[in-house]
Amino acid sequence: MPSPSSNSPGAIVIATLNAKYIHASLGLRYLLANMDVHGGPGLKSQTQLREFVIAHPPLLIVEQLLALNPKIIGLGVYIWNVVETTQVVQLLKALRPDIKVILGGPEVSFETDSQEICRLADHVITGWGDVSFPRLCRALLDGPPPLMKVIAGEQPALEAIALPYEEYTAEDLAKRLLYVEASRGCPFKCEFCLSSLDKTAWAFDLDAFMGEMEALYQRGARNFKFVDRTFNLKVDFSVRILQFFLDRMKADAPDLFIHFEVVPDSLHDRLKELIAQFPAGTLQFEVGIQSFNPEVQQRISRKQDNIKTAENLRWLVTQSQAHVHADLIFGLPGETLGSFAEGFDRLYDLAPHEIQFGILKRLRGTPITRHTADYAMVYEPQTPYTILQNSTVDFITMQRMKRFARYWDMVVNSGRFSAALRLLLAPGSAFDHFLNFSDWLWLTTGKTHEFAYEKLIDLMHAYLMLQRALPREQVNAALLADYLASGARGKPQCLAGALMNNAANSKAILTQRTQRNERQARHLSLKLEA
Ligand code: B12
Ligand code: SF4
Repeated sequence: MPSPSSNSPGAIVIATLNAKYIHASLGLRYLLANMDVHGGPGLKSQTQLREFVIAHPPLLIVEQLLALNPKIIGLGVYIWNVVETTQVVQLLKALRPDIKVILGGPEVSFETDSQEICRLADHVITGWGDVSFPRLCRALLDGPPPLMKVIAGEQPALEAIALPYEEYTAEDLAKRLLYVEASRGCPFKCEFCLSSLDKTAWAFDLDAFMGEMEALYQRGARNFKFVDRTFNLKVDFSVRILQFFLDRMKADAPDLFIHFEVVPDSLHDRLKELIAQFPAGTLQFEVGIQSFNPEVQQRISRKQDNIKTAENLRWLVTQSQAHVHADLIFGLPGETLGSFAEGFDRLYDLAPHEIQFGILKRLRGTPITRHTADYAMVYEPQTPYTILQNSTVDFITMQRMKRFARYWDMVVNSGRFSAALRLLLAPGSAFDHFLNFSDWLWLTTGKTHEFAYEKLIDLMHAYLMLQRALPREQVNAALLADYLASGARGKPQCLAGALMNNAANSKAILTQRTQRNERQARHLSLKLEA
C-alpha cells in the first residue's frame, strides 16, 4: 500500500487499482502529465497519483485516499478492477459525498447507463482522458460547473498530448513493467476487441518518442512493454525502435527486455533482419492468431492471411531467438470444438513457445454483440463477461475448455514438463491428447488451482502409465529429467526409486570424479616433484 501523506495540499487525486503491483498505470501518468497543458498552469502541482492493486481491501484504499483530503478523485476503471472500484466509490460517497468522483477508462467508456459505478459517480469521461480530465478538474475547481455528467473524451492530434514517461519514478524503473506506446489505436476491426472501435492507428511523433525512450534508458529502465496494438504495421517506425534497443543492447545493456504485440501476417524483411540479431531472452512477441478458421475470421471481421501467418510464425520460432506467445480464442461464433481443435493443432505444429489460450469475453462496447441472437451467445453477466455457451458449444463443453485453458497454462506454458510433454502430446493431435488429460485431471482431483509441482508429477506419472499405458522406464526417465531440470526439492512419490538410483549414480560419478581428480593431483604433484 502506498503510504499516506495527509499534510499534502493536493486538491486532486488520480488513482487506480492495477491487476498486480508489477503493472504500472500508463493511463494515469498521461492524465498527470497533461494537467497543466490542458487544465491550465498550477493544476499539476495540485494533483497526486496513487496506485493500488485489486487485492487491497477497499476500506484501506478509501482510508488512504481520504487521508489526502482531496476535492476531486479521478479513478481509472478497467475490466479487472470494476468490482473493487465500485466498492471504493460506494464507500467514498457514503463517507464524503462532497468529494467529486470522476471515472474514466475502457470499462466505463461504454454502457454507462447500466453500470452502478457510473450511477454513483459525479462524472464519467468516456474514451481518452488526456485533455478532458484536466479541463473538467479546472471547471470543477474554478467554474463554471460542467452541465453534463457523462462527457465524451476529446481525442486531439497526438502532438497535442504531453508524453508521460517522466512520471515513472525510480521505483517504477527498478521494479515494475514500464508500459510505453509509440502509437494508439488499431486499423483492424476484430469484433471481440475494444480496439476495433478505433478508426485507425495514430502514431506519436517518433523523434519525441525516441527521446523519451532514451531518457528512460539513461535513468536505468531495462524492461519495456509496448502497448501498441499493431507494432509492425509502420515498418520505418518499427525499424527505428528495434534498432534503438538493439544498439543499446550490444553496447552496454545485455539485460534489456522488450515486449511487442504484432500482427502475424506482415513481417517485412527489414524487420526480420533486425529481429534475428536480438539475443535470447531479450525480445518477446505476442502474436494474435485468435482463430485459424476462415469462416469464423470473416464472421468476426478479422482479416488475416493464414498462410503468411504460419510462414511468419515459423520464421520467428526457427530463425530468431525471440520468445513467441501466440494467442487463440475459444468460443467465437460458429467455432465448433472440432474446428477449434484443427486450428489448435495447426498452431501447435508451428511450435510457438507459449500458446495463450483465452475464452471469449464480451467486452463492453465491442461489436461482437451483433452475433448474440444468431449464435445464441450467453455470457456471464459479471466481469470478466466470459462466454458460457453458444449455438455450437454447449455449457458443459465450455466448462471443459476453461479447465483445458487453465491446465494448459499450468502444465505446458509453465515450461516445467518439456520431456513429459513429448510423451503426453504425441502421436497425432496434441489437442485431443491434452483434452483427454485435462478431463482426467479434473475427474481425479476436482481442482484447477493449487497443485504443488511434486503432486503434478505424480499425477502426470499416473496418467501416462495408467491411461496411456506407456512403458514405466520411458515415463520415469522423462519425468526425472523434468524434475531435475526444474531444481525442485520436494520428493514426488512416483520418482522415489528413480531419485534414489540417481543419487546413488551421482554419488558413484562423484566418487569416480574425486578418485580421478585425486589420481590427477597425485600424478601432477609427482610430475612436479620429478
Ligand atoms: C496493460 C494491459 C493489461 C495489464 C494490466 C495493467 C494494469 N494496470 O494492471 C494485464 C496484462 C494484467 C491485462 C490483463 C487483461 N486485460 Co488488458 N490491457 C492492457 C493494455 C495492453 C494496455 C493498457 C494501457 O496502458 N493503455 C494505454 C493507456 C494510455 O490507455 P488507457 O489505459 O485506456 O487510458 C486512457 C483512457 O482509458 C483514459 N483513462 C484511464 N484512466 C482514467 C482515469 C480517469 C479519471 C479518466 C477521466 C480517464 C482515464 O485516459 C487514458 C489516456 O487517454 C490494454 C490495451 C491498450 N493498448 O490500451 C489492454 C486492455 C485494457 N485489457 C483488456 C482486457 C480485456 C484484459 C483481460 C480481460 C484479457 C484477458 N483476456 O484475460 C485481462 C484482465 C486481467 C484480470 N486480472 O482480470 C481490454 C480492456 C477492456 C476493459 N473494459 O477494461 C483492453 C482495452 C484490451 C482490448 N483492446 O480489448 N491487461
Ligand atoms: S485483435 Fe488486435 S488486430 Fe484486431 S482489432 Fe484488436 S488490436 Fe486490432
